[in-house]
This record gives sequence, C-alpha cells and structure tokens, in this order.
Amino acid sequence: MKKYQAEPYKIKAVETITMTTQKEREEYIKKAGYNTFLLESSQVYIDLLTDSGTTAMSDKQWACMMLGDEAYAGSINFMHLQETVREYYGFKHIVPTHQGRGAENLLSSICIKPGDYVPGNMYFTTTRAHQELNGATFRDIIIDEAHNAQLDVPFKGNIDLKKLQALIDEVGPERIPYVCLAVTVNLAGGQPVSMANMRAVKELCSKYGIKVMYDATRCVENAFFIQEQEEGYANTPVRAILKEMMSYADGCTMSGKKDCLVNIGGFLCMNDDELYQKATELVVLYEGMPSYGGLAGRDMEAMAQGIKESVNDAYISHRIAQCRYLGDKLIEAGVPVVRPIGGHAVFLDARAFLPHIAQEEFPAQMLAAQLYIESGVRSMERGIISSGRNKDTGEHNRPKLELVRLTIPRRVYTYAHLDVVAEACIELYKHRNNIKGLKMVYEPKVLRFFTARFEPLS
Ligand code: PLI
Repeated sequence: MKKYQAEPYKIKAVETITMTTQKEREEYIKKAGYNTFLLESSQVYIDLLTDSGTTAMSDKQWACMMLGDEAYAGSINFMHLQETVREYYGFKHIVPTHQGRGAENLLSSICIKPGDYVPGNMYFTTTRAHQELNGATFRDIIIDEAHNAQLDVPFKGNIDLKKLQALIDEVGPERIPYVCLAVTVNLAGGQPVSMANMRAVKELCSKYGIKVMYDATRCVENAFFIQEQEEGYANTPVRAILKEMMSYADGCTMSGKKDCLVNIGGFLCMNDDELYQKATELVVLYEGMPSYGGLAGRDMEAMAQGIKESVNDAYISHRIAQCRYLGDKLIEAGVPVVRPIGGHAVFLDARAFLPHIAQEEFPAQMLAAQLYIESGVRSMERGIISSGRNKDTGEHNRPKLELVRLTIPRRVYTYAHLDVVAEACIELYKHRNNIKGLKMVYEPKVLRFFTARFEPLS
C-alpha cells in the first residue's frame, strides 16, 4: 500500500484559482488589517483558512440538491436526515440547525443556568462563547500532554479523569449540566479521543447523573484514528466505530460543514425526550421549524448523503493521508509543527517558529499574514487572539499553544497543492528572523479573531 493513498475520486467540475504577485498581496493584507479572515477569497491562491463548509460535494450530493422538498413543515428530506442520523449516529432525536453554533446555542440555552460549570477537552471558540453567554464557566480538563505542541503521543484529545473528578468534588455535580467532549479536538491540533477514554468519561459521569454531550464536528476523523491506533479496532469499519463512540454520549452538537461533507448545515441530537421537547420550543425562535432548523430541504438531503459518504474507509484514510503528507514534509524540513499530525489540518507551532516574538505581539497572527504574503496561501491564527479574554478579569487568555492552522478542505486540493504550501512554509522558516510582531488596533468584544485589525510593529 502506498504511504500517501491516491485520491479515491476523480474530478468532474473545475474551479479556476488565480495567482497574485507578492506586491499585490502586501497591499491586500495591509488593507485586511493583517487578518486573513478579512481577505477577499479572490485574493487567495490556496485557501487553507478552514475545512468548514469548504468541502467539494460529490455528484450524488449535487443530485440530492434537486430532490429538495421545500415544504415549510415535515419535508421528506428531514425524514431522510433523521433516519440517516439515527442509523449512523444512533441518537433518538435530531434537531437540524443552520450550522454547528446554532446547535450550541440551543444546547447551552436549554441546559445551562448561571453559575454552572461546563468542563471540556480544550475550548472551541463558538462553543465556549455560547456556554459563557448563558452564564457558565468553562473548565479545560484535557490531559496536560495536549498543551505541549511537540509531544508526539496518541490520543492527545483525551479527557483527564482526575481533572473531571476534581471539578465534580469542587463545585458539585448539580452545577455541571454536561461535559462537552469534542471529537477530535480542533485547537489541540485535530487530536483524537480514544474509545477507552470516552467509555471512562461516560462511566464517571453516570455515577453523578451528569450528561455527556459530544461536539461531534470531526467525529469520523476521530473514528479513523481509533481504527488505526487503538487496540482491538483494526478490523472494525469506521462506520461501526462511529456508532460505538456515540453510544457513550447522551447527545451531540454537530457542525455538518466538516465531517458531514456539506457547505452548510448542522444539528443537535439527544436521547432524552424532555430535552428534545425543550429544543423544539427554542429552535422555532432561532432557526425555524423543528423539521428544517434554518436549512433548505435540499441542504438536509445533501447532508444525509454526506453522512453516508463520510464513513467510507477509502475516503477517510485518504483525508488523513493528505494531512500527513503536508505535515511530514514540514517535519522533514525541520519546520516546527504540532505532533502528531491531526485529522483536519497541520498546525505550525508559532512559538517555536518565531521565538523572538512575545505572545502579546501576536506571533501566530503575523505568521499567517507572512505566509499569505510569501505564497498566497491563506491560513488562520489559533493562539492568543482566538483565545479571547478572561470573562471576569478582562485579561488576554494566554494559551500554551500559539498556532497557525493550515486546514485542509475535504476533497478539494491535490498533493501538488500541498507541495506549494510546504515549500512556502519552508521558505518562510529560512527567513523567520526577519519577521516582526503586530499590535492590535481594533478589537471586537466577542469572537475577536474574526474581525480584529492589526498593524506591524516597526
Ligand atoms: O462553524 P459552525 O458553527 O458550523 O461550527 C462551530 C464549531 C463547533 N465545534 C468545533 C470543534 C468547530 O471546529 C466548529 C467550527 N469550526 C470552524 C469554523 C473552524 O474553522 O474550525
């Protein structure tokens, strides 16, 4: 078998991309306030900003778009989506939402009361924002290893059961509405959680009557890592692993824009009838009827088809191979990246890349801007800017991980594109000592990384 498996698909439609000059890119990034989120996509050559909603849908999914039953209520596409989620994920109830954060909003609003604590295996930006908006304090209970970028150990996304137990002892189980367990952990580098850990978290929570709600956003990628690396799963199909994973949860939020292979969509799942009732009361306020939740019928049909395609073993092993192809090239060249390479991206370790820039001078933000200037490749800061400020003290949160994410959209780019990305990073690394920091000149109050603006320090 080849180390980097060839694409298990062929290309049927082509989207042209344009190349710009370095001089043009210097102007574009300046105009965008050194924030890659504020670039126009027409100014980008290879777009590794995110794997969210950037998937190439299959011919079958495009065919599904013609099967949209755009009824206001009870569309046939909702029935298909419901059947599919029940079959592949195993939950009893599903509430569609326009995307993942729509589901997070519903879950946080229904379950959290002010003064509660929500423990999780590292934060995600929108997830924590919804928890905090509803009056909860987030507690990071991921294993310590996850905060060490260079440490190459499996299942770095695992929950530290001692940290979970300590929180239960400290605040009492009645102030923990649920544990938010993410599979995989985006901001740790796309690191997976082992099946054993999921089982153990469920067991501990059951003792105290605490719910376990998954952030299932990249759950299929997580299932692949279990198949590859956890004892006893080598011969189990990803599809079956996924179902077992979900059996240790009481429900999940899902951003369909990642592992469900669609450009828009999400859902909230649960087994509890009462919780479902509450979700249906709230979804009509924020999203729409419980049978469409902010989605067109065609989008639900495409998502149902995407869920089926996502558990195809050839698809998912190629996806991970693409990430490793890029990661291995960088590792060979000595460029510091988060180890092991995760499921959706390669993360440059900006602390090690630019040790001469202090965290308050936003090394990862500047590294993403410089990579764009160098090559037209768009990436994203995942460090101090993404981490925001402490909701009580107003100080910057200072994550140990100061990263730039090179996120690989699903079924979009070829290995040749990834060669371009690798070469650009390697070139930049050679000139890293010339790179200086940034100052923030505009800071929005919530989720600042999306629209904050910066100027280079002289
Ligand atoms: O972008 P949404 O609203 O569909 O999903 C929110 C969301 C929830 N959990 C996790 C782990 C995510 O990664 C996530 C969205 N991620 C984005 C947009 C990303 O670029 O990683």
